[in-house]
Amino acid sequence: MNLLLINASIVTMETGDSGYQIQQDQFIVLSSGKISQIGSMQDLPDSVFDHILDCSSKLITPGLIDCHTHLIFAGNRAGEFEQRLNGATYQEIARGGGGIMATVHATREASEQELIEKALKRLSGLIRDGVTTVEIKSGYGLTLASELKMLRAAKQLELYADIKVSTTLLAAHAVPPEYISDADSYIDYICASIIPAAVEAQLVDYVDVFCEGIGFNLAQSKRVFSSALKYGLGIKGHTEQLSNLGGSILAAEMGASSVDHIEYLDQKGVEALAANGTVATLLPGAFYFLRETHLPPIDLLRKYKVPMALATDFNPGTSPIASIAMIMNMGCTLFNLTPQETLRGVTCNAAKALGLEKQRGQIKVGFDADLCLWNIDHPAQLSYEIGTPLLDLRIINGEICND
Ligand code: DI6
Ligand code: FE
Repeated sequence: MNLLLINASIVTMETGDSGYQIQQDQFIVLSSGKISQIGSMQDLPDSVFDHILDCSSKLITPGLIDCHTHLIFAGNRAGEFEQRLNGATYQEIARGGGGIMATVHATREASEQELIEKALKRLSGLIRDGVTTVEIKSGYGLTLASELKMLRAAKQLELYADIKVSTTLLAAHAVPPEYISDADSYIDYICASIIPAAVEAQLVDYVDVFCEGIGFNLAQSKRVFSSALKYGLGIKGHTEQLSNLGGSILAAEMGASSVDHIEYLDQKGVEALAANGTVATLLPGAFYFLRETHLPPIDLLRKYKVPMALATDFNPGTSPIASIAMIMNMGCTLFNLTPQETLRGVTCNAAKALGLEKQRGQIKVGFDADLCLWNIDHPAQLSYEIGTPLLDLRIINGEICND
């Protein structure tokens, strides 16, 4: 199967500092799931193609990548949202047994099929905005069986929707009730049982830890990361979201692909990201939903040339927002990112956050043929206009999706 795109305006998102790299009047050949040729329309090859698509008046970007979500869970936390509006804080609710733990109870009860069905609805929001790859974390099971159930459900979304899924084990999201006064024993269990079983079942690409006062401390985080690395898995962290514990420096020095949230990251932390090639993943949805006021150190990240990714963090407690378009807009309005930075954040830099920078996130020969065609004139529109369906169609592995 091959596909020829003609009259294409391509926003390549090739890495480098010089703009969007828009190329007009191009053709693109997609074959065997990859981008196999790109060139000027004057040099159009005269080979035979299974399918030809005229892209006049469209803009083509890489398929968008949402590199941080918690899409699999049961229940909802609208009641807590109301409690917070009546004065309770996120941390107080968590300490009272609500918060993440409320979702853990609901998720443990749910069947795998129920989890898939609920996630498909949320996923449809991301797909409508042009997402072709989504990262999904476990972390609402906190037992071996229920963490694996979440990861299996996440992987199976690929069978029900046109989407590529990257999975992350976040067993170290919260201390479960069974271990409430003994977090270290829960860490033992994660390292000795959950990580090996997830590896054995081939269900996991990355291991993540919530390193925070209401999560896990530095020593505990280090043990989980070490165990993940021993099994050849990549690591990433929920770090410096609500306070500065130094989790970002720890994760970066251990080789993390990304550290995520980082509202409270300081200069030393930024330097550690720069020194280790770690991506800074910004999550303005959680910032907005928690009415956080402490901004991530955007200017320092720019100064040290740390690649910034941007993601929905879709989850029931702090970011129930299934729209990467909305998140790109928030990246601009709340974090002062430019539309070019937000687009990099959901293409080339998001690919790097998932260790996929040599395959996805750019329009380049040899890369996966995952593309979006948009009914827009300029890429800045993707961060500017909320709610209007701008997407014309998605292409995954060289095939036009049935959205
Ligand atoms: N930080 C977050 O914002 C989410 N997890 C985390 O570690 C929130 C998860 C939840 O409240 O359910
Ligand atoms: Fe998260």
